[in-house]
Amino acid sequence: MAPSGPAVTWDVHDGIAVVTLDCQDQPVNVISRAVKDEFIATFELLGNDPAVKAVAFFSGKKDNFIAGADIEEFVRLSSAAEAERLSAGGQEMLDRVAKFPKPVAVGIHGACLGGGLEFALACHYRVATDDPKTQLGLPEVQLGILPGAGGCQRLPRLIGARAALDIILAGKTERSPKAFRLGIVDELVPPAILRDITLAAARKLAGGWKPRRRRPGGFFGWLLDGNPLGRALVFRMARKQVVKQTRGNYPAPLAALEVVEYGLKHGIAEGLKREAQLFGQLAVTDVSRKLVQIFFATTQLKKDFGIPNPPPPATVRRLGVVGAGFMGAGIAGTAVAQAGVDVRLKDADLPRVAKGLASAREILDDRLTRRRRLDRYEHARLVALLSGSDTYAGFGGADLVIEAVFEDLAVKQQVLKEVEAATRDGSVFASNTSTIPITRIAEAARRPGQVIGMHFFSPVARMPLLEVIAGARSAPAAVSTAVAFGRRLGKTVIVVKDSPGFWVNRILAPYMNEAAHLLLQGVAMEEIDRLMTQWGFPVGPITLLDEVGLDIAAKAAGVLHAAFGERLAPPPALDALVKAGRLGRKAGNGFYKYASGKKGGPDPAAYHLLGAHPNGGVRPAEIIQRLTLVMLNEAARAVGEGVVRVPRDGDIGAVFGIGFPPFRGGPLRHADDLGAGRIAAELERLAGQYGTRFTPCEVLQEQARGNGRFYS
Ligand code: T1G
Repeated sequence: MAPSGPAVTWDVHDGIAVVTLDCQDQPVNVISRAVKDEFIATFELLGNDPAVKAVAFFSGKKDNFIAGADIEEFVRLSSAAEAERLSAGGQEMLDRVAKFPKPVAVGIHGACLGGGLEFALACHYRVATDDPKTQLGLPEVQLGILPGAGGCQRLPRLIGARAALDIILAGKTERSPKAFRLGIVDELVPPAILRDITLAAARKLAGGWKPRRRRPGGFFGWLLDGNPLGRALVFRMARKQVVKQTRGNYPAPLAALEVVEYGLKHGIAEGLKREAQLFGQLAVTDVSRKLVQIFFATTQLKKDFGIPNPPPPATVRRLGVVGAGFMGAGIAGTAVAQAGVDVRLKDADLPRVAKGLASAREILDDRLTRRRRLDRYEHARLVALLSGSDTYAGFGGADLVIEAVFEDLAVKQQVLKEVEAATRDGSVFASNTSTIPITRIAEAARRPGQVIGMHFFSPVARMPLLEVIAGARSAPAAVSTAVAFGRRLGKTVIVVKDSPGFWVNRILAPYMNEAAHLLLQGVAMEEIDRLMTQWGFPVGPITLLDEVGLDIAAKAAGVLHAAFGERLAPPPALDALVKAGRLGRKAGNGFYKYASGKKGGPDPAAYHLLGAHPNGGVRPAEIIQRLTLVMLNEAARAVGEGVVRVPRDGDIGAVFGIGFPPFRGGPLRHADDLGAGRIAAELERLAGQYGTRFTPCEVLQEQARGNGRFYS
């Protein structure tokens, strides 16, 4: 038996060294410095052992291969030079693997990410399971860094520059069948035979077999990837797209692009040097720190039920959804697609139910065709789980019912009563309301402990956030059940207080109102949108109003105005647009023009109805300041009221719920960066000029007095 470290162990059978990585006491395998040293020592020994003819490498974890370099380790780096050394050290280790005199085959099952994939790329043959858990990718740019252990060199050489850039620049993760099609993986097998096939490959390689790899992409691929002219075009196009998408806010993708190009031009050795250098620079940027904080916050939220001593959640096998509109259908389709639960969709009449089922099914179809996440059989199985009715038949077995009916208290209470009559005592009733207090809805309940809020965002299948709202009488088990089910749907879940607008709409309202104030003051709508997308939002506030629907936005704004008074009053002029039927994209007109589903330019008719005249009257810096500071102020106030339990939840809610720029970390992190003193002073100035809606809240004032912060 060979000597073994705590993470890497090995054993030799018939000339094949079977190496296993299992980071003890850790849920996933990560490559830390210590693991790296063990790798080096192991390969050194195996290299010198004449009994070893080849290596077969596996993970000892049940469902994880390697999650990459240890993120905890690189966030502690304090200088670019230190980070560069870390990257160079990783490269050197993988270089030894790549040049190892005996063949190395890897058997991959579970996530194979970042440094984990870079390791696999350095090996000589890759077998992966066809299990959905097996995902391969280089997510580094999502952490504000780049693949720094040779990934920017080896991946383009293996699969061509275009396909490699596609993965590296977006920080994409692909399931194994796609990775196989791309040529990242040599063989795709069911989990039961992963070990045998990998061992067989190692044996064949030891016998001199050379796997033949066809460059994917055929003639066209060669034209673009295989010659300098085509490649120059690929890089030019990619650069243009990156600049357009990042707007200069995220340095990592451009740096990664440069490294890939440099490596292909100057050879792998020079490429690796450049890769380590730029990795070093990126690792210590504020952008990377912020993105890593978001990663860890999201990971923590996977385990946090939002209440002390959460009771075990009920397992939801059957879901009832009441209301087959866009939201209800979205919830139904997402629940089937993500959680594979049996869904019963109910609405007042069958044509509506049929329409809802068709639109829920579209979510499944999309995963079959466009995203290839499902195969035909799985698709057919899931489609069969969707059913509907104009009665509550089938609700008796529902563990959870989510209502997504018209946003009206009386209607929701009526539905609640009907659902209670049709379901078992243990079943949980969740209201997908964006504005109505759960405690009010629960007043009509026979089992108020079972009533809870689940506020989804539209479109449900794509939006990553879910707000779970505990009403005054919601039982802890109902909270756990809603949170756990939200997670099964793939959502990041925050538990928020039952307060008007909850968290996301609460902080969004003053921002949207301010955008309208600016419009009325003569700022052009495209100017507002351009400035805010430049600042880092995915869309500007005026476009967002059109997307959400002006009627819906007006309704939410009205509720918040009623609850919080003048401070959250929307400009009355907006009503003119709603009255004129200009409800946004869905109506084919709003602030902007829409023609056959496509957004066009600003609509002069909207300005006319508002009585607004674009005149360039407000400076860009002032526009940005007004829009961001009202939001920060409201966020701080809501934190003071306990709407979110901890700042982390507020920041994650803002980033995932409204696309608050991730590289700024969220409104509360951003407030900490600006400093409460500075924010309060600016708000005072704005209040003097534009009114009390800008008056700094107590939380900020107190922080300003005592140098306080949201995060210590
Ligand atoms: N480093 C440190 N900790 C990690 C980690 C990592 N790479 N990946 C996961 N963890 C921790 C996580 O914080 C949590 O900890 C636990 O593992 C379980 O995670 C040189 C520099 C692998 C798909 O970006 O995407 O390689 O809270 O709850 O839902 O180029 O974690 O239990 O203490 O998320 O099953 C690139 C990040 C690194 C992958 C598993 N890699 N991880 O998901 O479990 S940079 C990544 C994930 C790099 C090289 C560069 C997911 C997962 P705790 P979890 P999960």
